[in-house]
Amino acid sequence: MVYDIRSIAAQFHLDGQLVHIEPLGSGHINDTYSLIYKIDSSTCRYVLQRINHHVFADPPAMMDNIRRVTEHIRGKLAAQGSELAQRQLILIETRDGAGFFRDEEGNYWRIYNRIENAVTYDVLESFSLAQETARMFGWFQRILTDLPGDPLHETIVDFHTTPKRLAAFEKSLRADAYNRACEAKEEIDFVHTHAAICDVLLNCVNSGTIPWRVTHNDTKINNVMIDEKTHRGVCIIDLDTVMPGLSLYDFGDMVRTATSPADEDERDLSKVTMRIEMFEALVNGFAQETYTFLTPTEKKYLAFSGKLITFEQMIRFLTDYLSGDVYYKIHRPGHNQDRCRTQMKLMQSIIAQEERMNALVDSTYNALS
Ligand code: GN1
Ligand code: MG
Repeated sequence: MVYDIRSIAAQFHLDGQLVHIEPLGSGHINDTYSLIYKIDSSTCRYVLQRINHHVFADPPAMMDNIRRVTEHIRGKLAAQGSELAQRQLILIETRDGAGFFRDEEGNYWRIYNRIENAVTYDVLESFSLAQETARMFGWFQRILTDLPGDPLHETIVDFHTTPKRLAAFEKSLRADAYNRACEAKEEIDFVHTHAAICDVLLNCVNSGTIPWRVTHNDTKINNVMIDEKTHRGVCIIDLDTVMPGLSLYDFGDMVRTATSPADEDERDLSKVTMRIEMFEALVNGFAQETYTFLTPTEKKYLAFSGKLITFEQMIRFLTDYLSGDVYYKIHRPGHNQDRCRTQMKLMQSIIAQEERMNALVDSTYNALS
């Protein structure tokens, strides 16, 4: 689909002349563009996104969440006198004062400021970066513990309800509409073998030992912006799935995306492994910000959450593979199966090291409390 980006951008309250447009980023869901404006001799950069309204059924509700969260974060940082207040996401208003623009075809568009002098990483090489990334997601949870008002909208219902992900998988397997189940026997057996873990965290929620919190829900490491020079965290991006969730979902998704040195779609599975030193760095960073408010049960399941979220992501990729690649953008045949296999390999590696991971969590949190 070709969009007239220039006329879409013109709907927003931005000064200057739009001098450059190019596609940006590696997300699987939305379409993202970089915009550069010139005002006299200076340039300003922005990020334009088309929201995937097949994935996000209610974009206005999502944008309402994002507005509340970004304003709260900026307000708190400003009150603390933090220089980071100037380096957070801001929703650019349309000329009518709305937070998004809806075009004639029903597409929803939004523009954010671009965070300057900061970068993201898909794969982490240093322990200090891993620690800082996890600290930032812990900080994000902490700064939102006192978000005023009603609970946020659930932008994707049952997003991390793993038993429902499992049920969707079973349904796609029964249908096997693309006759692909025969190609994925090992992965399907693996899911069936481990299916029992899906309920564990929700059982804790039901028994009252794990609370709902405001969480990010997509804590891929590349959703943290890190200052180019100081290597300190600057801000958290991709707020589409910020909604009520479990702290453990966020920690688990970091374990999934930060501990392996391989890309999510790596074909050489020998490269996929859970690096315990990276896990230790994540626990250290996350604990710094969260030791004051996590419940004992949340702490107890930190290592487990890495396994669970990796499993959930495996199930999601496998479901999409069996369903004919309708959800995640693919760039080659079998792409979702490749992604599914990396998750399976990572989960096997986590299982092999789970005791050690639990011991690291215990000693880190015990030292802080
Ligand atoms: C999707 O598009 P992106 O990269 O922000 C997905 C996440 C998955 C991730 C897997 C709304 O995120 O839940 O973990 O792909 N987002 C949505 O790479 O489904
Ligand atoms: Mg995302």
